[in-house]
Amino acid sequence: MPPDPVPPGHPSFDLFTAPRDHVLAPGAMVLGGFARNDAPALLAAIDHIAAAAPFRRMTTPGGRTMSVAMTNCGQAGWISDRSGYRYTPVDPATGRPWPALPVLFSALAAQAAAQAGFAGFQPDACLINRYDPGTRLTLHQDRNERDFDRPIVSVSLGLPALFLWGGPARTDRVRRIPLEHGDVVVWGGPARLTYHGIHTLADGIHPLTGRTRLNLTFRLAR
Ligand code: MD3
Ligand code: FE
Repeated sequence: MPPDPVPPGHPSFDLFTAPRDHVLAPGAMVLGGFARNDAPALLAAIDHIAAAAPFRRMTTPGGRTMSVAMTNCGQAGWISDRSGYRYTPVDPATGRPWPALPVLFSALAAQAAAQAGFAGFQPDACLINRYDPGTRLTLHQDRNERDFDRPIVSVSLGLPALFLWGGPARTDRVRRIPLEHGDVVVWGGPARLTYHGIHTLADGIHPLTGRTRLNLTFRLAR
């Protein structure tokens, strides 16, 4: 008999990998290892998406090239270019709509949001970030979405990273929170507009992704 299928978002843990769920601050919750069992399927889906909408390093409005490579799936995709940051229905690199959000993605995001207290979250956008060793994401707020009452759900895959987590102002002191393969974090309520970033990625090799960290962020953009 085949083993029972594991539902999306089913947390995996045993004596040696106890769950690490904790509240970081009001509205911000780490679901340690929540996506671990789904990681191989998530990575296969990312490969499929990237075949249709390739990873690219975007240009900031100030003319710099971001070190993190990005692509999207869903009804809307986040882009940056000389004219600003925004969501678009079409990938400017291909002229085609962004690939559809896989059911596994939306189910995982909804289940994680519900577990963190945000029932009924149905994302329409998923930004996929790819970090190679030496790349980083500088401190920023996510404020291109229409409704800040909706949470953002993030899924970390591959190499571990230090998440930089500040406050409501750019100058607030920054905490460093390690994020590992399979960790899911839900950011909503009073945490939704906190400044955050990813520290320069240390080199390493992950058994499933090699020298790479991937991050999915699920959003309701429109
Ligand atoms: C806290 N991504 O794509 S995910 C981003 O790991 C982004 O690639 C990082 O920041 C990454 O915009 C961090 C965690 C995250 C995402 C969105 C947030 C934390 C957040 C929005 C508000 C507050
Ligand atoms: Fe962000």
